[in-house]
Amino acid sequence: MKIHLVMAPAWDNTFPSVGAPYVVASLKAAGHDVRLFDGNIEAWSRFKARIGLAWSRFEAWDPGLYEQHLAAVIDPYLEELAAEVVHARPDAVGFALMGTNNHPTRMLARRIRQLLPEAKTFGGGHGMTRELGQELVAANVLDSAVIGEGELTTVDLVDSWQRGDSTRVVPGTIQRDRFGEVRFGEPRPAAKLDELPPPDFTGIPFEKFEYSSLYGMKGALPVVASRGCVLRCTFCSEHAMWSKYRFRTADNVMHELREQARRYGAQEFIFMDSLVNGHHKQLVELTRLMIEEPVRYKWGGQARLDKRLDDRLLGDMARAGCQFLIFGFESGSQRVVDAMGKNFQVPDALRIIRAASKHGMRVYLNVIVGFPNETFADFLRTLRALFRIRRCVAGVCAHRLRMHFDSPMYQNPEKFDVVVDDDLSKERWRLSDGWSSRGGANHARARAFRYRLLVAFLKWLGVPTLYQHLDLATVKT
Ligand code: B12
Ligand code: SF4
Repeated sequence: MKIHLVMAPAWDNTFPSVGAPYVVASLKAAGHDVRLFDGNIEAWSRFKARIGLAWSRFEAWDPGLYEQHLAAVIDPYLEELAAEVVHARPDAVGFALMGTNNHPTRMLARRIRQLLPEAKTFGGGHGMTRELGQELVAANVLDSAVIGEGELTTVDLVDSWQRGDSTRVVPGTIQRDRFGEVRFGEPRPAAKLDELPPPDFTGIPFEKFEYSSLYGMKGALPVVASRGCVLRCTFCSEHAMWSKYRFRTADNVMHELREQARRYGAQEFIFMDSLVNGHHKQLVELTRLMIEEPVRYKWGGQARLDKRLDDRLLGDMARAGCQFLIFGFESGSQRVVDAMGKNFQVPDALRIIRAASKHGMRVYLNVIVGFPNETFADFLRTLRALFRIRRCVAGVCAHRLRMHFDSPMYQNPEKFDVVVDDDLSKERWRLSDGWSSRGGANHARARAFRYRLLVAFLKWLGVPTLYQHLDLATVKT
């Protein structure tokens, strides 16, 4: 079948995303003729001067603000994108839903359906929730919604269309059955990661991405060595996307790096994994293989502060080309770290951070203030810890604790002694300030105050604060 995959704005503009290219690769391996349109980066490259920082503000792409500020710029582009897709007359069109692009995608999908009603339409991606899928299939905007991991489900879906079996509800999808009723397919077992073909980035205009200085790698490609996380931190929603942790063999990852170097000339890689050290032995083996490789790839990713990251392993990782690590440090207070479920001891964390920096890797830290059990004394402990490691830290992603729909804390507020007064069920990608501690002392303004203190303190220390512009950006075009 001739299949077009389309990503509407807005999603990240700093480097290509890897989800849709994974689906492209599996569809091609199954013999389909596939093309990927990255309308996200195309729109960014055309309109960056007009939209600027608001690009990365997810609220800006919700229907209300979108219609007010962005529609005049983006709607004509969506029309153009729809015409381009329709011109090629694909048999099926797939839409990548990323949360922040849900509203523009919905408009684009409606328009393509109008212009090419005979084409099958489907959508997937981490923005595709069961509720949204049900709504879009019921409204006949999509024929099918792919829930969760996309590769095997999409291949199965397209094959069933090709066979003319359009009424079977494919596992992992939401579709209409033979009576026109919207149905949820059986859940699909997770894919064996080593069996998936490497993501296919053909046609992605790499030169249009911004490649932020955080990674310091112009032209880097994303790579995924595992899916899911081994921890269940109480504020985090990572497990909702990938309920079970799975990892690839180090050999299989290495094969991908070589393959992407051959295909695209890539020498730099950003690991998209929740953690590069989710499986300790995999990291040790991958590090060894990278050291043995004649080509020295540069790479980096997120890691947990696992005490097995000792001086020797960190030294080996640096020799293997690791340029940066982003650690979920979050707090310098042990009781807050424990309540978060981070599973590390603060002294171990400080040692790992110092050692990684000593070996020449850039160390970035996530820090969260305003956790429900954080007292002012705990907050000061975080500042004290940051002071002690200030020379080892290249930047801090500073956050105040905001709720995420799929986090254990949002789902069980009473367990954490908090009251949540914001309904996120329809906006699962949104981070909400709409919560307070049961006694009322920890509220949005109190957290904003600590957050401002943290940012001022980091400035005084001379440690860059990353992504702070997102808090300051205004939505204007
Ligand atoms: C890396 C990352 C980022 C990077 C993106 C970099 C990049 N260029 O890709 C950055 C830091 C920019 C980022 C930002 C944000 N992120 Co983020 N991010 C991730 C992370 C850790 C990895 C994404 C990834 O590559 N996964 C690996 C690939 C293989 O998975 P995937 O993309 O989901 O693709 C699979 C399926 O979704 C599906 N699929 C994907 N595309 C398509 C297309 C079709 C047609 C089909 C059928 C299927 C399909 O098949 C793929 C293969 O199985 C995920 C969590 C995670 N571990 O997945 C969060 C995650 C995607 N982010 C999330 C959020 C909320 C955000 C923010 C909105 C945070 C915020 N509130 O400010 C911002 C958005 C800012 C913006 N608009 O730019 C949420 C999304 C939740 C939701 N329901 O939408 C996630 C799931 C984390 C979480 N659980 O909270 N993020
Ligand atoms: S915060 Fe990090 S370590 Fe904790 S569950 Fe989420 S991704 Fe995993």
